[in-house]
Order: sequence, then structure tokens, then C-alpha cells
Amino acid sequence: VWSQTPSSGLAFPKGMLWGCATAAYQIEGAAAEDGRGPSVWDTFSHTPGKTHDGDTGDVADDSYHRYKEDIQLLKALGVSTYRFSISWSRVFPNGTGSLNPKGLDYYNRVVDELLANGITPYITLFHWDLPQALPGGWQNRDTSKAFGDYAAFIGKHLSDRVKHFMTTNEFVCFTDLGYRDGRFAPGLKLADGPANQVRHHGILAHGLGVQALRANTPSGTQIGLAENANVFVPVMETEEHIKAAQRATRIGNAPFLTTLMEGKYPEEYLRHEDANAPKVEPGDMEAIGSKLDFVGLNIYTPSYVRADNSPLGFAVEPAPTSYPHMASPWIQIAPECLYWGVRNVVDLWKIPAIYITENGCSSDDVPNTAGHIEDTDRVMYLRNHLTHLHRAATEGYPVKGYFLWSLLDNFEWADGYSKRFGIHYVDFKTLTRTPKQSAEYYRQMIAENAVV
Ligand code: GBH
Repeated sequence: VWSQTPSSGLAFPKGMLWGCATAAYQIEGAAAEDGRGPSVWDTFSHTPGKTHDGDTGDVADDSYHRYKEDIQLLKALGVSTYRFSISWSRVFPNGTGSLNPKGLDYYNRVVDELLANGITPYITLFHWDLPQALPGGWQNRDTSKAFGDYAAFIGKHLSDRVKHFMTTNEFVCFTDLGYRDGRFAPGLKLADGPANQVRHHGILAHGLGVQALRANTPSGTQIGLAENANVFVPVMETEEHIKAAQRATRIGNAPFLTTLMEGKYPEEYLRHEDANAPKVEPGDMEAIGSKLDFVGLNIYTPSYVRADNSPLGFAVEPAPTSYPHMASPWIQIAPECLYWGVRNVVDLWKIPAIYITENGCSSDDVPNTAGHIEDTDRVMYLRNHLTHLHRAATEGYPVKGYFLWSLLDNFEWADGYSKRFGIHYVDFKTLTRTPKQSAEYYRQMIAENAVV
């Protein structure tokens, strides 16, 4: 129920969806319970030196046992939707082959509990926790096929109640960061050729996943993905720099979103990679270019770009060291990224529906003596980003919903528990959840359907 009288002038269009996002390995815990098989993130986090303080997702937020409590937190916020991911190896401990019925049961219970509380589930099939048992991981083309089979199974078993699916989350994080930089699981540092092949298997998995979902869900099921497209903000809002930002968006996302949207690798990318370009088999590009019902954008921070006379016609401006950032140094605060992130991709590719599938930030949250967490920096971050999203929505860009990252403090990958992204504070000793000031802010915003 949207209020008709927002206290600010910044009301969102009626029907705008508000939600929170999480991911399985970051919140569930119960890593070895009820037949779950290990994922590459279990292996990686248990390898000395790979995560902050050797933190692992063994317990995380224990949401596997506390999901009902977490759904009550969502309900108290008044959200209409919740984006969460399925742990592939909880359902198929070996990635392929035999089902773990208790794994599927868990997600059935989560979906039913959400629906009973009036919250619409949005499911991500893959948020980086690849089953460890799949030989060669994303280096092996068979993994893309295994993903298609897994997608078909989930589609078949959940689409009676779930109407929105995302195939994968953030290609660059499970391909380049895992296989080229080695900072994420599985921690490899491959050369360009094999690393580009890993990228190809990632987007192929998405494509096969879309095809499998289409074939195994009722028509009308909405299928998309969640992608951290690089966002380029023009240094000034003038025509030449706006065009430069668009060119940068196309080239700066070449092997991922651009290839999905155009159904082929851009010539510029193939020329640049030359002998290291990925090997493509017949049918791959057709799958990869599958039509999507929506594109989900995970947006935290952009790059500034200006027009220039170089062959590509743009230059990215590096941030000076004085540029302000949140608790995670990579989150440089540039709220316009929510506007330009949406505008650039819609102007380029005429996408019919956009969701912000993640936006949020880390903060050095510390409970005060009364136990309150006054995360005024997170509130500042949210208010300013939402103001720019409001601009996109009111200019007619098809923004359908917004998912705040994250519902809870959780396992922040290589940063372990040292970075808190939640609007609920989690005491990682007692696992108690406490709403932060930002939760109160978000609840009010949702109630008014307006920036407050
Ligand atoms: C998203 O990743 C993820 O989808 C989500 O799981 C995650 O919790 C959330 O955002 C917050 O991070 O430290 O300079 O080496 C965002 C993509 C990739 C951004 C890794 C930070 C490390 C930068 N992230 N990157 S640095």
C-alpha cells in the first residue's frame, strides 16, 4: 500500500518494488548439514591466507536454521520482495547426478514462508558457490551444461510458486576474480587464453540456463540475471561526454553484458584478445544471446569518463586518493551511478525492464551504549543513491524494483566478517540480529514509496 502523500517531493512510480538481497554462502551456514556438498568457496575459505582472519561460511548468519526469523525482519521492513540464492551443492552435492532431497526441501520451505508472509521470492540460481565436485570448475565446458541441468530442475520444482529467476550473479567475480586474479575461489591465476575461456563458459552457463528455464517453467515466468555491469558516469552532463559514457559502457562490458545483449562478442574485444579469444562452438552464441525479460544491475560505484580523440573515443578518469569512500575502499561514493547505470544500458540496448538487484554499502557499524547502531553514513549513501534512481524512474526509464544489499551483515567473501553490509547488525558470537538506523530509514522509505 503506497502512501499518496510522501513527505519529500521524490515519490517513485506506483508499483515500484522494494526488497533486500542476500546470497546462500554468505548467510546460510550449515555448510555440512543435511547432505550439502562442498562448494569452491568452502574449499577456498578453508585454505589458509585466502580470507580475512581465515573466516569461512561454515556458520555465517545460520540462516539455514533462522530463515523464519529473517523473513520476519523482511516483513517488519514492509518489503514486497526478497532476492536470495540457491546453494547448488545443497541441492546437488556433486553438481550433477543424484539429488539431495533435503536441500530442495529447504528452499521449498523458504519460498513457502515468504509467500505466507506476502513477500515475492526472486531467486538467483548461482551466486559463486560452485559445487567443488565438478571437475575443472569453470575451466570445463561441461560445467556450463551441468548448470543448464540444474536450472531445468529448479525451474521444474519451484516455478509453480516462483515467477522470477536470475541465472547468475556477476560474471567477473566468478570468472576473472577466481581464475585470473586468484582473489576469489578457486584462487587460480590463469593466462589470458584459458581465462577468457572461463569467461565464455560463464556466459554459456547463463545462456543454457535461460533456455532450460524457458523450457521448464510456465510462460510468463520472468527470466534475467544479476550483473555488476561497469557503470560510467560522464564527467559533465553534456552531449559529447554522455556519448562517451555510452561507448565506454559497451566496450567496458564487452565480454559479458555486451555479448549477452548483442548475441556476439564485440569486434573490438575479439581484435584486442586476438589469439587469446575464446573458442566458441555452434549454438553457443544463440544460447548466450537468449532474449531476457529483465536485466538486474548490481551497482555500488562507477568510473568517471570523458570524451577524447582516442580510437575508442573515451577515457576513464582515475579517482584521486582524496575521493571519499565507504568502509570498503572500493566503494567510492558517487550516487549518480544509479541513474547512469540504468540510463546507459537502456539507451544502448532498449532493455524492457531493469531491476537494481544490489545496491548498498559497508560501514564501520558499532552499537552504542544503548545498543543502537547509528549508521548515518549508510543512510546518507542510500538517500543519495535513491535520489538518483528516482531521477531515472521519473524520466521514464523502466526501473521495476530495487534490492538493498543486504538484509543482514554476512560473510563478505575474501573480506570475511570484517566488512558489514547489512541494515541489520549481526553479532557473530550470538547471531542476534538488531535493526540499524538504516533499517528504520528503509522501512519509512518503503512506506512512503519515496526518498525520505
Ligand atoms: C557484490 O559484489 C556481490 O554480489 C555480493 O555478494 C557482495 O557481498 C556485495 O557486492 C558487496 O561486496 O577489494 O579492491 O579488491 C560486488 C563486486 C567484487 C566488488 C570484488 C569488490 C573487490 C575489490 N565486488 N571487489 S578490492
